[in-house]
Amino acid sequence: MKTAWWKECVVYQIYPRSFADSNGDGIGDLRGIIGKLDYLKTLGVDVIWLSPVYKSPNDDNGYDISDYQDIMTEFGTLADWDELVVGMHARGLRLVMDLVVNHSSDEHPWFVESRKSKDNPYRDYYIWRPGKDGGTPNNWKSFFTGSAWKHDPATDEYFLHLFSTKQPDLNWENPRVRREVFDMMHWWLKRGVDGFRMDVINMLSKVPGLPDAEPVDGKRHVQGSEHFICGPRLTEFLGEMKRDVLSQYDILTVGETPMVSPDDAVALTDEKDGALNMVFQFEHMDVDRVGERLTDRPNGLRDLKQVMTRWQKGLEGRAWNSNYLSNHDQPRQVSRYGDDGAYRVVSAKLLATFNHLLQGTPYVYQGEEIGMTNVAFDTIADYRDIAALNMYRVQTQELGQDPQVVLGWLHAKSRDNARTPMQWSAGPQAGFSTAEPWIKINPNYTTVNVEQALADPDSVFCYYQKLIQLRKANPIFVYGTYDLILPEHDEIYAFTRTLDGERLLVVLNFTAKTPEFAAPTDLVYASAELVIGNYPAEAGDVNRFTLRPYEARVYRLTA
Ligand code: ISL
Ligand code: CA
Repeated sequence: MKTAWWKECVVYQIYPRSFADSNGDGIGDLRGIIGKLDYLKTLGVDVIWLSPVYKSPNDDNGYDISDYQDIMTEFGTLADWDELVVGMHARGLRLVMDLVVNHSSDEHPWFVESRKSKDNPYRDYYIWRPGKDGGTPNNWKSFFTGSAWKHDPATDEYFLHLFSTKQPDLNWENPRVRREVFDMMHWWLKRGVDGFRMDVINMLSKVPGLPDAEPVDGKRHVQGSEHFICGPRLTEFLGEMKRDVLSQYDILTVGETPMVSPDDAVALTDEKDGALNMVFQFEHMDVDRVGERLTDRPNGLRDLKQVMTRWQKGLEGRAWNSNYLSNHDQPRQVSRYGDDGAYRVVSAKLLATFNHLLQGTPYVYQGEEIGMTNVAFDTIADYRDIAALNMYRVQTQELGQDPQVVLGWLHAKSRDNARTPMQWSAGPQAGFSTAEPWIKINPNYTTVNVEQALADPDSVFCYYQKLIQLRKANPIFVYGTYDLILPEHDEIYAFTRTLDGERLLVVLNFTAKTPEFAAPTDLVYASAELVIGNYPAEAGDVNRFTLRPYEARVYRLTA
């Protein structure tokens, strides 16, 4: 297997709006991040991925960009950004920027021109179509509810927006669009960027003719997705991006790719000729999802094992996994897969063990390292996410759903769960700001915060530190081959990692129960050294033991 720095690193994702506010306006900013670089260095991560910091009217918190070569007013200036890069590089940290080029903001000058007239030079930068039978050009739906088309009175045509109405899709069929994007990427790379996380990058190519879609049951797919997920020219467009831009720099590239299979991922990231280093897959995020709700997961753990094992084995030796349990679009992992009550600390450590022991590059989302939890606002007025607000409006006003029921769904699944301010201390505004923040702070900041975590050797934070150090010191953490054991077990997720005759055994109890682990007969071993665990070590038979609630153990086996 080829070695690479981007396989060995740990990536930390910052959602800048919610990370640290330096100037007391209630909004996180670049200087706030600069002030926390030593904290990130203490944690031990190597790469920082910033969610978008470009100029934006913030319809979707920066995922709607109106100037790709400037900084969002609330976040600071290009000079601040330059200082951030210098500060990071001085500490040996690398910077990955979000690249959002499936769509721009409708306030981007390209779109402002494009909508003016049918013969405007920028018309073809976006996807315009006349209506059909007095309605939209086709039946595709937006990810944020409603049609994916919006009528524009100026020219009496519709433009395509897979996301909000303020996020028109760029037309990648147009070579001028590709040229603009590639030039912009060079500009950032020359300024010091070390990589890109590419937003919904597998949606760039739409099937010619934009045909009507099969109606869907609302489970996994958005209506129309078969006509824009990994579309006919995707590998060609990304191949061009690789030739023109990516291959000229030593960078990390990760594509965000909803609705892909391991085979799709290999097509994009094959070690031999793929365009990208890795992709974010979503199958494990869908294990517990039905429409707007999270289910109780009757077979949750077995399904999770099946999905993760398919990805681990499907990419083995051919491509590289990017492993995550959280990001700015997902509920908090400890609330979702762990227990955010009595077992918060121990289950947060269990999930960390899982994410860092899989083969692939681990991604940590801000606050995860102190075990931050979901939040339950009791009124829709406290929610900020456009996806949540649109969904609430449609469900309560158009479909007659009980508002309390919909609020319950948001408590479990809203993207705002991950977007409440970072909890730095038990002080005013959780140490995030001196003003009232743009979104409410999770009330548990008085006990769940960085100050507490740094002072407590048994904290979730200190456990992350240890995991990250182990990964740096032991190539088997990075390159070891993954093999699932006990596939049918309903409570324990166990697997091995093997490299050059060395073997690790990872045993994870995903429940509050106390199941017994019994080593499969082909894996019985003479002795085992505990490398890391989330409870004090216990003496006893290493081939058979009872696990405590949410216990995680990693052993180095000796035959
Ligand atoms: O958030 C989701 C589910 O909760 C997804 O449907 C999400 O919209 C999808 O994964 C794409 O996400 C990315 O692009 C969006 C942006 O809103 C997300 O924040 C971003 O991660 C549009 O740019
Ligand atoms: Ca600020």
